[in-house]
Amino acid sequence: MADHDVIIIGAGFAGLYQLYKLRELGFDAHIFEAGPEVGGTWYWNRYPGARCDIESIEYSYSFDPELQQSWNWTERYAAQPELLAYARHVADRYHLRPDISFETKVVALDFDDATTEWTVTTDSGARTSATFVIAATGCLSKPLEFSFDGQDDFTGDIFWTWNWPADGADLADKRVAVVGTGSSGVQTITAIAPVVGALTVFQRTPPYAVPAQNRPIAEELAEVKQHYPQFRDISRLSRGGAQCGEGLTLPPFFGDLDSDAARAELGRRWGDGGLCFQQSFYDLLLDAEANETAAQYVRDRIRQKVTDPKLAEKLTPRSYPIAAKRLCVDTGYYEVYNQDNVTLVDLNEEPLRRVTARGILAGDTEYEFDAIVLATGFDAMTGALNAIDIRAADHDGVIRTLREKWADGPRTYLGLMSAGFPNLFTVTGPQSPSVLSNMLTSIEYHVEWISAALVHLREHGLSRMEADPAAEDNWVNITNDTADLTLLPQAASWYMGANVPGKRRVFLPFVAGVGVYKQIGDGVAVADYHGFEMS
Ligand code: NA7
Repeated sequence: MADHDVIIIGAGFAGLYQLYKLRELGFDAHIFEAGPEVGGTWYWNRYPGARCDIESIEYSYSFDPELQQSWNWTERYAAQPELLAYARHVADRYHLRPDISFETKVVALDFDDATTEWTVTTDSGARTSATFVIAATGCLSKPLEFSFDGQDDFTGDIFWTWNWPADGADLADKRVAVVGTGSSGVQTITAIAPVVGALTVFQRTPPYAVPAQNRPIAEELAEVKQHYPQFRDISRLSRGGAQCGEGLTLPPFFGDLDSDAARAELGRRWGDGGLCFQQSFYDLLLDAEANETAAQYVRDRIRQKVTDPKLAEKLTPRSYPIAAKRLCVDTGYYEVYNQDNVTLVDLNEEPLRRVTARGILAGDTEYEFDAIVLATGFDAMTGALNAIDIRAADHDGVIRTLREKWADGPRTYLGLMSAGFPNLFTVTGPQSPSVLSNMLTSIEYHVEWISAALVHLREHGLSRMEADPAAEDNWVNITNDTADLTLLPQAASWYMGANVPGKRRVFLPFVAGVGVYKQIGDGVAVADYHGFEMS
């Protein structure tokens, strides 16, 4: 008899809801969480300016009408403290903490086919058994671990955005470097520019940043609360798990618009703000001309915002399609470069050679700093899973690791299970919509799908579930082929694993959208979990 029915790894938004749901259904479930607190991403990423790029009305749980009525978001895009407060509120409201072991990192999972049990080993060496394991390990939770040459020589402070000091960092009047200009870098730069003495940004690839048009949302929220259930139903069927203000109405096709109408649409989306800019045209990520038109629109805006034309040009992205790397949602990013105390170092002109005792040597110049901020990103989607030594015997009794199986890219069925690793589920794993969607919509769908599958097993007196290898092969082909229809693989993005040296470049999420995915997932479940073996 296993110690628990289910071990859940991670107490972020996915793990918390999974625990709640399974307890409601009468399962004995327990969470192992590496951090000292709930919240996952929103616990660790507490750098200045950290903010969600999905609207808070959408980036919230829908499972409990009372929760969604009682919680009041203050801003259109919630900042990290508010998101963490929400996660804590949820943990307390549903008394989840007694079933969470904090500061407990799962390092190994071993499946025993004879007992149909996973042995879960944590960093203290303790072992716990469970019939099922659900990895709610997050998609952007394993930071890129590397050191620049000489990093240990630096005599100032080094801060990682993903693990900012809990009591903050005093950067007032300091000389500060920021390396990296993805979302984390853009948000940090915007937040610290007004307080630091001097800021130097080291940029390898310029991002496309669109304005958040962030604002208080009391009235908007009150209006949505009057019909929140219907609002959520629409989000669940939408492409991105969020509505971009238009419900299920499809954006216009680029080819149906003349150039004035196309520009007007881009202007409208720019004015509305946020990631929905990429919904300007339905085919923005399918049609190169549509994409280039949108990219050019943003480039023009950058030129308008940055007064020095040479600097504006350095900040202008040209080498990849817009939105093929995740758009940054900014609150005054480009304007920062008009400040006298802000310098941009283009690493294509001045390669970053090493960190020195006093600062950073780029090209032939040694830049001196009191602090260096590293905003260099994550080993996305597969990193956290591959960090765990996950082992199971294959049909011939040979032990295989998930890491080996995924060496050429993840192989899953529906992004939920990987053949050869029974009773192991992933929430928002690779080859599901996940990071291409509102994570909360996708998390809730997966949690509910997995929970329903466990109930189905229990009701049928079964205890083992595994993806069928043929169904998995099909799904891998579908995810790769649909991604190849888009412009997404053309950027060296973390969606592709291209930011991790040595990582196989494979497009990681499922591109066809949340609504399509839900229809497939629902259909599979209704058809007696077609493509899964249950015994
Ligand atoms: P990202 O988006 O992966 O950004 C990382 C940034 O760091 C990006 O500009 C990288 O340049 C840069 N980088 C990475 N390694 C290096 C080295 N070795 N030298 C110089 N510059 C480097 O991570 P974020 O944390 O900002 O955002 C992740 C997601 O979180 C984001 O998309 C939202 O979904 C929230 P590159 O572009 O690779 O040339």
